[in-house]
Amino acid sequence: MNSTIEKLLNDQIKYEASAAMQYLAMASWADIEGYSGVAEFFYAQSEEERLHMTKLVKFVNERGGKVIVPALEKPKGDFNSLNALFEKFLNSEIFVTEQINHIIYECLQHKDYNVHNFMQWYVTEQLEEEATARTLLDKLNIIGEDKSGHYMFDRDILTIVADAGEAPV
Ligand code: OFO
Repeated sequence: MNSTIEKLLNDQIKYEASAAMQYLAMASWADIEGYSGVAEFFYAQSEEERLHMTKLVKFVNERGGKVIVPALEKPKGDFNSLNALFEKFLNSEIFVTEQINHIIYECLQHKDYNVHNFMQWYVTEQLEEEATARTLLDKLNIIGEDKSGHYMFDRDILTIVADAGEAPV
């Protein structure tokens, strides 16, 4: 495996792992604040990111590369509001998309069409996850400070995601 691509895939393993831990911290915050629907959403999202990480680990090993299981920074655990929570979610997904696009670019530079092909799954996944994050943040912006709106958002979050035809949680 080309060493630049191997390094980028290892970086991506760290980003997916960091997202898994960040979403776990977000789920825990929501649990403590009494938003059980939002907590369930982020617990599921955290599991998804862990799967994304493991999929990369297995792929690098299968291709004869060397995986370096990374140390992670402590995730953000406190949020001022549901809006702040979902802004963090959207920004995290945008960051991951940018990194995936960078890998795709480097694959083309190095003519590594095998990794390029493998990464298409992540491109599709990111499209769905970014759309989910945007949909939910849009809803929260409409709701504003209305507490009963937040109550309904928390009650309906899994339905909102399903209705939008986006990533299953
Ligand atoms: Fe949504 O981060 Fe994984 O791919």
